[in-house]
Amino acid sequence: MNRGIKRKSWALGAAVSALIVGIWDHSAHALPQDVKDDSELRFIQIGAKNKEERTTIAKTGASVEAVRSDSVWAFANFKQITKLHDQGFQIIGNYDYKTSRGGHERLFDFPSNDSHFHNYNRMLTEIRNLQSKNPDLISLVSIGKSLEGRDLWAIHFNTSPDSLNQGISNKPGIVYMGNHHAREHVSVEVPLMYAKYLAEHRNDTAISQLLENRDVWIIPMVNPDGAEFDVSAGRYKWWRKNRRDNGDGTFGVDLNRNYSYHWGTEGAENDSSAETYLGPAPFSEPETQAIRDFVKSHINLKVLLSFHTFSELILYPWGYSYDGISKTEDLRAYQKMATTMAKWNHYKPQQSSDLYISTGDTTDWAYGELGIFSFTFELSPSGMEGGGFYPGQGIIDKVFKDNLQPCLYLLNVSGNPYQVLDTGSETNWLPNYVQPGSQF
Ligand code: 0X9
Ligand code: ZN
Repeated sequence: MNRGIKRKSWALGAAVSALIVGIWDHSAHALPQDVKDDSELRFIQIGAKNKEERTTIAKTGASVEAVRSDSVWAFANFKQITKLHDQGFQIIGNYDYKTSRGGHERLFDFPSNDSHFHNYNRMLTEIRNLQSKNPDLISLVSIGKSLEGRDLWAIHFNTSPDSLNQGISNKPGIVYMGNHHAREHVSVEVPLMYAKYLAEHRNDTAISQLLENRDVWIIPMVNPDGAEFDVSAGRYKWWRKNRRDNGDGTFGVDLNRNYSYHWGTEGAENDSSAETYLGPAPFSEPETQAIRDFVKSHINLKVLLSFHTFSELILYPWGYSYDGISKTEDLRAYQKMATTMAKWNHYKPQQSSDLYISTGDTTDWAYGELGIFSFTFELSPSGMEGGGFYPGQGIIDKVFKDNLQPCLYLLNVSGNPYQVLDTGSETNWLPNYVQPGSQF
């Protein structure tokens, strides 16, 4: 570890529109004249009422991005949409993301009206500033390099100079990470603001006690290549995966399908053009390898939180199966933690597979292989109405405030997660401003 610091306008339009209005002649399966490329993705709303239907949708290779009680929003290509249609699913609507927000030309950075978001360099400047202001509390550690060679930066908080130097601590540890998915930029901002918050409030009684007794790691950008690519053209590209050249004209592996636990068994796609492409092997990607090696080498880690967007959900294992966690004590602890955190951010706590089954995600691996209590937060907005992946910079402060208390709570309980099973334990350490239901 180093220390220190797709082309023409919608070609599918005619075919997909025909499907959407229900007049597609699927007996012929012929593509209209203007459809030259069936990998073009559409963002569509599909009727689906329960997790079984959502899993069937995910199995076609469509990537389900938002779940409502009667439908889901998903990315799907022509083949997948046809399959869905053949299986009797109703395609209710579609969203033309090419004419949506973010059309303000600013190459290699966020559109000007979203300039509060951090691209890789601005993120790096921010965390370097933080470190230089707090050299006795923070060190910056590169836990590896992305495929395109960008350092994957971790912000390490520890009050012991030795631990800070060595990057290893005996204190109970927690790791927060963001941006496994490129376009989920709010998932970078929240851990970044949280790091700033911890540094700026290091002398507050509760925060200083927590920092004194814990080992804290924050990795705000797990997928910098994807995040940079997403903002490279002066408009958002709606990119999800990393930037692996798959060698067949397609790019990207879904990092949240590339972890090894039950890798590739269900809810991940073998088709390299798919949004949820699992990669050629578990941990085939440098980004997931770096997370694996980091987590495995820090045996003090008790809790992991991976930020994603969007939908306002608190998810816990399993994602690979509808089966619940079999260790009753763990399940009860997970449920207690999830429902407690939901009191603050008002997100919906649920088992990951209640959303849909998928394999190879971070949290199934960290819990399944290493026993670390691991959560996925699907941050705001709650749906497409709120802007989906691109809600605008105006949302950032609120999302951070909604999630500060859950983050601090997890920091506290990482001392011994099983303690949450003791009655009243969720509030007995908290200062007034972080009591459940209270405002920041
Ligand atoms: O599908 C994902 O990777 C996550 N949702 S997102 O919209 N951010 O892509 C959810 C992962 C939850 N895990 C499982 N359902 N296994
Ligand atoms: Zn995601």
